[in-house]
Amino acid sequence: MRGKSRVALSVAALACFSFLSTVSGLSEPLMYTGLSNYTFPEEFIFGVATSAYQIEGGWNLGGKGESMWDTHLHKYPNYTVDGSNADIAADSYHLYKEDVKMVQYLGLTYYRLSMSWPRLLPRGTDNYISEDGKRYYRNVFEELLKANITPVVTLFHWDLPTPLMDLGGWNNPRVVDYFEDYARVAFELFGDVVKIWTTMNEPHQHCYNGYGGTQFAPALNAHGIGEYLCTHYMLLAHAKAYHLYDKVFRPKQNGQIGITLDSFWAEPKNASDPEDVAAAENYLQMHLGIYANPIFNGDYPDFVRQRVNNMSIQQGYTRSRLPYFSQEEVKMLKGSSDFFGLNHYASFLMSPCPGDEYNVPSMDHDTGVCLEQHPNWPKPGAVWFSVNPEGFRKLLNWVNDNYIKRNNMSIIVTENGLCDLGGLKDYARISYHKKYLYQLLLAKNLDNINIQGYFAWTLMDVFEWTDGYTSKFGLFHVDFESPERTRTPKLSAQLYKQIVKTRQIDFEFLSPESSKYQSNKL
Ligand code: GBH
Repeated sequence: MRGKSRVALSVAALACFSFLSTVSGLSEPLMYTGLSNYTFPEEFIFGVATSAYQIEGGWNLGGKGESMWDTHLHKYPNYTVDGSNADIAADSYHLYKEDVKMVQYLGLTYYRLSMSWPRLLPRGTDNYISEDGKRYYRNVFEELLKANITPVVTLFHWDLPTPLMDLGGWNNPRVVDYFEDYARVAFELFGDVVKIWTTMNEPHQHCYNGYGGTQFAPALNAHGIGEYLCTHYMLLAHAKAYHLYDKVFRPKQNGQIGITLDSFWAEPKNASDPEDVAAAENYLQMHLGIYANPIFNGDYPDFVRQRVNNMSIQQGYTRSRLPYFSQEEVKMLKGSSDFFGLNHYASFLMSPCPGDEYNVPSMDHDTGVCLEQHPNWPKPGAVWFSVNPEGFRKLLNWVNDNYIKRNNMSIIVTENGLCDLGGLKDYARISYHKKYLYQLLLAKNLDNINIQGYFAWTLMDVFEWTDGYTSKFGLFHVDFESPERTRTPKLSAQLYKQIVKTRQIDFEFLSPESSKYQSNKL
């Protein structure tokens, strides 16, 4: 009897053990508790990111020209949910020295920021360079270097000079050349101190929301054609700026230049339904592959090319709504980035849908995929924003499989951060960065993905585009009511500082559930 029951017990124990080991993988590290068993190596880059229009203000100071966001928000003051604009924003035009101190406070040695094209070239074109714009960016870069912080500079984070917008913006092929001219001025003036450039920030968000839809300025709503033209010419502009740097400036300036692309993670709504799996893949191809494939592999993805061509024919067009690259352009695009800059925030569930709810024609209708929120993913802020850390690792793998491995490239995460509605005790942000960074560590160590760095979005609360000042992403709070735009570190600033210093994630640190640290009782 005894013997029998002992056997029974050990069988049960074994069953239980193997159940556990398949669930948590036992050979894999424990999830989200204690100290992460992987660390960030010394050479791993930690930084924070901002963008010019979202922080600078000084919209008309020093002879700055208008950007299309200035113009749009002055013309339609109720465009943003709180009726705000970025005329002053966080006033970094005056307060950039404080910004640099905050980056330093976090213990960081990298800061990603963007240059305002119309601050440097008020007319958009290079026949007139603003002295004030020159001085401002020179001051910012020098201040960073004095603090031992490497600037990572984006040329275009959505604030197109209004005179170029009036010509059709990225729907006008000529703007490709004007971007190249702007890039030349920037490299000439600042290439001695700026050694890491990115050309464009998130062309997808810019083209899809601003040209295809109305969620962003210039709100052209030219769906079905506008977002594809914008995509096409932004890609060509990027490639031209890349080769200009590569041929003319790199030999003497010795820097790197890449692009920043973005994507949600596309999770099939039902992982065992092949149609949902295909829908998720189609979504990624249409939103991320459409940029990444030309740049890393040579042309638009097959799915995108075929789908838009077929839909265009069905809809009675003589030509595809998606323009073609010439063979020379394909060659110019392929390999035109020294690294893959990736911005990532949130995940959606994907399933096929006939697209009746979409405009016809449109990129959404062409994709034929519907997006939903998972009921269990936390939503601490804006409607689009859900927390699903595992989606980050899956996206890193998707990018790795399609572009990185085969080209021997590396990924730099150029933005990642949490949206909430405000407050200094931002535990949701603390938990978000711990978990997303942990997923990054797993991608690096278990999936062997070459990830070089991580930039938290964002240094401080900023003008969040259509959300105005209602959505918060900052590690520092900014008091937008005070003329001083007072900056105060949130709890998440302590967390990030700790991770950067220890190069490890301590899930107990600043966790309200843990009593390991005195500071947790704040
Ligand atoms: C990035 O864009 C930007 O680079 C940065 O400037 C921005 O501040 C940051 O992320 C945070 O948003 O479903 O109609 O409400 C992310 C772009 C823009 C993606 C808004 C989701 C929601 C559109 N995000 N969009 S809607």
